[in-house]
Amino acid sequence: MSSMRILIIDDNAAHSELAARRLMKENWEVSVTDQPDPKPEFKNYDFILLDYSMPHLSGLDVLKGLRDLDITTPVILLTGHGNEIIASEAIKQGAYDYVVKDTQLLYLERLPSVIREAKSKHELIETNRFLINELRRANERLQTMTFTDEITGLHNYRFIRKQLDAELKRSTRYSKPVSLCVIDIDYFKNINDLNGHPVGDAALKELAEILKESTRTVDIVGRYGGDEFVIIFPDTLLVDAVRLCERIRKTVSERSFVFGGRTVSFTLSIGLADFDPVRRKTPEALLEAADRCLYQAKKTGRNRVASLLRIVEKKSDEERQSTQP
Ligand code: GH3
Ligand code: MG
Repeated sequence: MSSMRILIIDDNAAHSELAARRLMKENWEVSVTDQPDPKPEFKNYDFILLDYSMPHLSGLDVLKGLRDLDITTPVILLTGHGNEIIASEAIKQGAYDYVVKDTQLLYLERLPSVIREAKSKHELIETNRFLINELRRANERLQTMTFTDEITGLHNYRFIRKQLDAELKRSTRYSKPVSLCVIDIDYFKNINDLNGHPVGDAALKELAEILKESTRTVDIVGRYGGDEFVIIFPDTLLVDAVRLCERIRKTVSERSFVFGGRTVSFTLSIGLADFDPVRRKTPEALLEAADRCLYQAKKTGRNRVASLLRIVEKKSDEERQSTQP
């Protein structure tokens, strides 16, 4: 604390001289001013000693002025007898402490210890503020990590499950549709085998971008794991989600990508299902239904979209045919 810099604001030169002399005995650097209007330079001090009994001055205005300038330098008030109520109000407004002046000038002897105490308090508050900010940042990082897929930056399995749960509850309550698709890259293993794992990773990232670009901000796009992605389409009828997925499938199938000098193209199989308040009202049931459709898409040749709609349509076609004479 030996290198502390203190500013005394007092319009009474005799007073401030006395206080300055006493504080300099502690080897502190002391400056004196009779101009109470806060200035940015006040930041450069470790402490401000503010005489509260200056005429034409509201100490509260000085505190407010400091706050407006974002100056967090701790302030100690010097007040005359009878001003304790104002002083305690000032403390509520951010002053650290106050010292009541007495005619025998005994307060001068107490000043250094009051300043030391306030300084410790200030340091503790600053440390706490720093730690709280660190903690907040660490929590944010953790939160992002827990819910984000590392390779693609999309939401991960954990987030998708949490969100799906919430979306289905919302749908149940408000009788709103929700559709969901499961997307799987066809023969992704071959991409890795022929071009190496980093090219496979680049393909996953590229697909993630396409999925984000092709969907609305309210749609929840995630990587479920491996080469499998999931999109939740809130407030969307299955027929509309199918149309969108078909567009995504077509876009990908028509593109070729260049990753690290290698040209790669791939296709997608997509399975879709929608929320049903009776048969598909849980995340498990909905995901399972979409997975079954994905399996159909793979089985019937890949590079295609299969939905409950299509399977049902197909089944009824088959049934129609088999019942035909
Ligand atoms: P299918 O058409 O039946 O989906 O064939 P597939 O080859 O895509 O399916 P399979 O499940 O056999 O292979 C998925 C591959 O995805 C296997 C694994 O090596 C690869 N894979 C999983 N996670 C990653 C990853 O993070 N990066 C890369 N590059 N490859 C991954
Ligand atoms: Mg695959």
